[in-house]
Amino acid sequence: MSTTDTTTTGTTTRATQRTVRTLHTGWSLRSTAGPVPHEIAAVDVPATVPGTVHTDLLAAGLIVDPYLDANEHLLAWIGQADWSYATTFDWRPDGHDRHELVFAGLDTVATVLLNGEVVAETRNQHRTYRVGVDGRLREGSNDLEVRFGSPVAYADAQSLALGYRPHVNHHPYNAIRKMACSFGWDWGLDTATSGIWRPVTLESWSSVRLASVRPVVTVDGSRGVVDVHVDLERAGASAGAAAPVTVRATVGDVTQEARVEPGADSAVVQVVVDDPELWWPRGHGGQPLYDVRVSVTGGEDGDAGRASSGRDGDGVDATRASSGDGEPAGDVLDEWSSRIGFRTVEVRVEPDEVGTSFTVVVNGEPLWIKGANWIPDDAFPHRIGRDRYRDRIEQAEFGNVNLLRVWGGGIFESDDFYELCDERGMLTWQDFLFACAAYAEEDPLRGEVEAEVRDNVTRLMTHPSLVLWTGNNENIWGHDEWGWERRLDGATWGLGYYLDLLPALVGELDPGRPYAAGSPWSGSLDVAQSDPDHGSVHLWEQWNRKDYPTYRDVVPRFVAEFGWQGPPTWSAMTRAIHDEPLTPESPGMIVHQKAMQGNDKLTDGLLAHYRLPDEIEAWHWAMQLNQANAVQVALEHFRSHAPRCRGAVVWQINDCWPVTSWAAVDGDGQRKPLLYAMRHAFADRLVTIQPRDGGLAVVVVNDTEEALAGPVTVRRVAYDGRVLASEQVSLTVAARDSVTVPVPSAVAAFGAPESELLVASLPGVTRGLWFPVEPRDSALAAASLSTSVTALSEGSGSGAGYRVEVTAGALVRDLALLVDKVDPAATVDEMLVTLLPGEAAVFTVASEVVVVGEEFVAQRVLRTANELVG
Ligand code: BMA
Repeated sequence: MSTTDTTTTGTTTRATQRTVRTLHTGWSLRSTAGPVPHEIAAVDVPATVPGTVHTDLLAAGLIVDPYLDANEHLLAWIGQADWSYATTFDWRPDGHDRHELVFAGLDTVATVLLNGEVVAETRNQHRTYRVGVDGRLREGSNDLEVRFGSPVAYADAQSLALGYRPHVNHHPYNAIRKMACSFGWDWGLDTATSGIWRPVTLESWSSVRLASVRPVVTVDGSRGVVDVHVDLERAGASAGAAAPVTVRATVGDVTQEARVEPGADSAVVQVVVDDPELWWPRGHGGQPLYDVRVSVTGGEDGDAGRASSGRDGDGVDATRASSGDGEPAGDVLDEWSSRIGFRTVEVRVEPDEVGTSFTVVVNGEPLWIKGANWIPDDAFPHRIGRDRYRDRIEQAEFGNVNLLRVWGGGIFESDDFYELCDERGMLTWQDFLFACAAYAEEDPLRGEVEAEVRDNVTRLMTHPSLVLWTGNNENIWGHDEWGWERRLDGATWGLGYYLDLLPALVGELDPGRPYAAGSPWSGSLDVAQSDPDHGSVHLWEQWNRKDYPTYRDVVPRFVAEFGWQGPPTWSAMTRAIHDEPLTPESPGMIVHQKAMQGNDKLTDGLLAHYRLPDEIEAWHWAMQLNQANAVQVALEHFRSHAPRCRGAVVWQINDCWPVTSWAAVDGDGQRKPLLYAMRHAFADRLVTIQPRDGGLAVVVVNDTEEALAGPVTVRRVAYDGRVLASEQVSLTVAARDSVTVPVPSAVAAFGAPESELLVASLPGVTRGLWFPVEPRDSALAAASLSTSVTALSEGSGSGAGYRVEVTAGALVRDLALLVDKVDPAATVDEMLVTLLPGEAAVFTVASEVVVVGEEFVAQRVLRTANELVG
């Protein structure tokens, strides 16, 4: 909507259609109070809108990059300071009745002034603010200023004003409606920035505007039904505002309309699409999306039919099918468009023979969720453009992920994120923004919560990819099991949001979309949120205390979080950290390790499996490999227990800066070995060997729509390649099913466990392996590899990549090419490959650099588990 449509009335030109003008130019930034270095206090800094104080100061060369070294601490003053953004814009009367400044995101403690007059005070990063400025605009130049108070000072003051509430980390982020992780997290740096982080526009309109549009989509047999709920705002008592208008909704090529009489301000237009093509998650079908266009017209549109009723049964006339081309007859006053998909969704949290299920069902088909948790992809989220979202979602696809959970300590994700997920069949779930803390349920917080939920549910409910809203991250669990109850001393803590307010708002605005009170959610307050038989759980004991084989001690119904730390890629780590010497505990490395006792947990988690290297590149590889191994063990175990277990959501797919964390893709957007482990464990067809009933079993999982049949061969193989025992079992695995076959005892009878393994093979599927002892207790010898590297483009210019062939002379485990060490932009198609003696693997390296190909097989690049043993 950026066109101005004018009609001539008498001698004046009168605007009709709403106009939207972005106000993103000419901004400058200035500090106004706080502990600001004097060379910055004195200057006007060119400012980018959307943007933040940090990124503006960085662009101006006034601060160091907070992502590098120990710089985070040097910049803590920014969040303690007050700032002012200012610009000017020209304005001429344009014939419109109403003028509004619309801020899609102010972060956070903001006072808006137009021509020196305060027009708004805002306290919520997650809301959209529409500020009426009629009579306050000047013909000619206008001054617009947004003053930001220190979010640190505000949160501190509010934490007393609202009353103390428990939280994790060092700031009371639960006392301010600002992205919780902007105050630091166990993977995130503390920025506490301020800024105009989403677009700001000047909107002008006359008569009537579309205040909100919510297409509620249902599938009723062979009919796709879209109830388009429209709220109108009328421009006071002007002539146009007092006239009837027509609301017209088009879905695909079907149009319906309703006449709305003066005095009414809402309508529901029902559009029925016969035999709609269904939208499916990736791996289950296609993603047809239907355009939805809604307009409101006034003026000479005398022929709108009169039949049904709108709000309270009066004021709105019938909806009727349009016979023409769907083009509105009168003046178009406002328009809105989006895309929807036709699909049904349920999340079945129901009592069953085990306890309580947690099953996502789309179009009647129960799914196995191969998920990953999503955090803001940048500590300054305005920097995440559509291309970056696309890259990251493609990486999730590479990891065979089918659902991204948007975690509640971040943001309501952007339209770009959700549109891309819709297009690609990537399911999404959005937490409401409460994380690891208790929250006051009284005003002013309560009013802010309701307003932000209304804004964001209305914005996001169009998306077919969105299958679940959840009330919070870990807050019910935290209240019950982390000792909050005593510290609260009777104060409210958020339960009323999770059980009452939020489900009521979802029911009102987005009926039909599943809602769960929290993540985890056992299905009831009477059942512990950590009970694996009930609903969803977050499994953190393994990483924190118990080691990863103990994932196998629990058969959860659904795992909404679990994970294991590892450092970022070598190139990201060394781009960000310049310590000399670089060690796991050197100054920059410690700043980039935020987890409580993180390095101790890394070490403890490694030692049962591998030796702890005392050289940094080997340490880096060991920790990355152990991270990948840990998650792969967990995922294969969870999948082998389908359908009792219905999904696992790995913590976490992405990072917001280069940091040691649980992520599979690091803060520079590069794949860690973990992503390859996820790719393997989340493959549609999986052969895995698992402990069962005191013995071992082969489990074949078939998450495709075709049956899988064939002989499974299980061999016991010595490390030197000799086949010591072999059996074949024929099996058929139905579509979306799995089959468990005990490993015949003769095959499972290890003679020398330290130098034998089991190999289960099924044609066309990656084989499953079982090692009866940990690598460090095994006889795994140094790798004996022969390699050949071929440049894929002969000759000059930028390269087309490399083909790397590796042949194993002896058993080699978890072979990896850390190609980013040669070229940070390089990727390799496969990683973590185990070869029996004599076997070979071919890797394709995508890289545009031209190097001596042998660099890709240098010892520091070509790594194996073998080197961490012995
Ligand atoms: C859970 C998450 C995050 C955290 C992660 C790792 O608590 O919800 O809060 O980053 O574990 O500790």
